[in-house]
Amino acid sequence: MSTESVRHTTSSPWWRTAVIYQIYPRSFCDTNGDGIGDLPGIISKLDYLSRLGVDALWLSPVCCSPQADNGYDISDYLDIDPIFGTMEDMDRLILEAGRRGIRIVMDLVLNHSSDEHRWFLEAKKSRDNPYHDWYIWRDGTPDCPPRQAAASFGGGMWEWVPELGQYYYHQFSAKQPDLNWANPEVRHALYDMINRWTDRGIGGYRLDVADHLGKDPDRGFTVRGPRLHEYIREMSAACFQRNALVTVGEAWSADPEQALVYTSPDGSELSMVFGFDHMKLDQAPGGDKWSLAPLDFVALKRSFAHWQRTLYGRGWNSLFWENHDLPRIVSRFGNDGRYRAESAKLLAIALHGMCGTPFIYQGEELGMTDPDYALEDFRDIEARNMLRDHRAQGWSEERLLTALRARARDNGRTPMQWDATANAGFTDGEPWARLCPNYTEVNAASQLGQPDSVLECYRTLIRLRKEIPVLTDGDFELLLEKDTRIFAYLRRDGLSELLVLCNFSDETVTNPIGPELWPGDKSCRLLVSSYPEAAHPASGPEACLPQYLRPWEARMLLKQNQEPDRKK
Ligand code: TEU
Ligand code: CA
Repeated sequence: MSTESVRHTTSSPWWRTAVIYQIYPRSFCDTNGDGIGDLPGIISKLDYLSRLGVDALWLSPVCCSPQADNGYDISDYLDIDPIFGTMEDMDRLILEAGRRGIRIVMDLVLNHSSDEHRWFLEAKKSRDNPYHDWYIWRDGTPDCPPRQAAASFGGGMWEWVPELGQYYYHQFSAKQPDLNWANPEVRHALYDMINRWTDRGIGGYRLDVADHLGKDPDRGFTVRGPRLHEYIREMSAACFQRNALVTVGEAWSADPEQALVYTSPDGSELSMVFGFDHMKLDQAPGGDKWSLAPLDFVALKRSFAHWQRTLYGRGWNSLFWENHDLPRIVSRFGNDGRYRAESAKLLAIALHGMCGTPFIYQGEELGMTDPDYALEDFRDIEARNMLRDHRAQGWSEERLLTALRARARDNGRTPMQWDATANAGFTDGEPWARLCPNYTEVNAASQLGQPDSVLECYRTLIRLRKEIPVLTDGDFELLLEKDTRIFAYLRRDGLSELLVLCNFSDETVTNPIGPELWPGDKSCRLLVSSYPEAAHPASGPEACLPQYLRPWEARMLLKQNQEPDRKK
């Protein structure tokens, strides 16, 4: 391990020891009984979040929007959508969160606006309207669109506007026309907008589909376009290098080498990116997200190791299992039946032991599961279009249901499960989306203060990140690379060593870690595990490195070589 990288992290920005919590406002907490979560609802839960220990809240979009894609279609970047509240609510949220040492991270949807944004309404009035060139237009005839490819939510990418005799380009739905980033006026209008939010007290930004910004549809680039990094550097210089902002770019196309460019320590681009390699390992090769395959567990470990090693001491990782586009991880890679709590805790420990900034998606800290939706319960634009298109391709109802239950974005968007009362305490009204029926058992109220709960495990992991420097600074070594059930790794920073040992299976397995890999002695301490400790068969040094690992057992162990000095 190089001492240089340790030195480089000692003058660390705050977000390197931070844990960020993602809120999907629509599903978090409703205070006015309309069935949709709102900003006052978030404010009412700040004490819960502060107790959990998170440093920042990333809010999915709350700006004005026709909600064609639940707010990822913005019609006014500078105002709050009335379904979520008012600008006063937003100011109060920033203030109240700030009082608790929590920053607010906003979602920036810069690739596209809503087709109801004033800019687009102007743009489609005529070819010589000053806003026309703010979007991407091509001439054509109604039956012959420009170079064609499938849009992300089904259908084509070019939408015909008969009045203009032109097509406009949309990567997502036709209600989300892509902004023309090649036009400097567009870029500067967006930068001004961002700076206004920073002036209001926003602490950071998550950049929606950051890798699409430099697209060049004529040359077939939808991501990683030729001018991508030029734009990001320009935006970073104009907006991000002030107020200790944290920035994270969503980049489905990024591999670790790309991530190094985005997260270069000179600060010229972003703090980190969301890479999704680990989220593509349970789909059939060459298929899309609806083509299901069993998880390639060895590839998952290899992927984590590749990201960890490539970025160590040079860039920075984000760590996440869930977000508002993904199903629940305990249903996906864990066991959401008999071992729900154990596997949810294991997944938490496996992720939070790595190097990077962990993100927790609302409800993940409770071990929330996918719901048992029927076809008519899926309401997301992507799911509805998938149903239409795949039905037309002849998929059976059963196959459709299996695919949607495994992959639809609705799975992660069910209302937050606060308690066992009606509608899980999420709303007094009619919830906008059906709840997951297990809320009577799986909820925050029943886990608060319960030492063995998923919630308290997350709370412990967040606290450890502040207390144990090796979690932030240590390097990463994957152990037992080929093992098909155990995920084990070491983190070392010269002062201490951390071992994370996880049994990703329903079986009890012999612990393959022996003294040659980890000389477990008296200096070894169990920091956290997915089982109540007293119940473990072994005690003493054995308790650190037991002979067997129970189903979904995870253990995080620390060995101190010397008292670390974290005083700065
Ligand atoms: O997501 C981008 C994105 O690529 C995914 O939505 C993807 O299309 C889908 O999950 C895979 O099938 C971002 C936002 O996170 C998402 O909620 C928005 O719908 C999308 O951008 C458009 O703004
Ligand atoms: Ca509401």
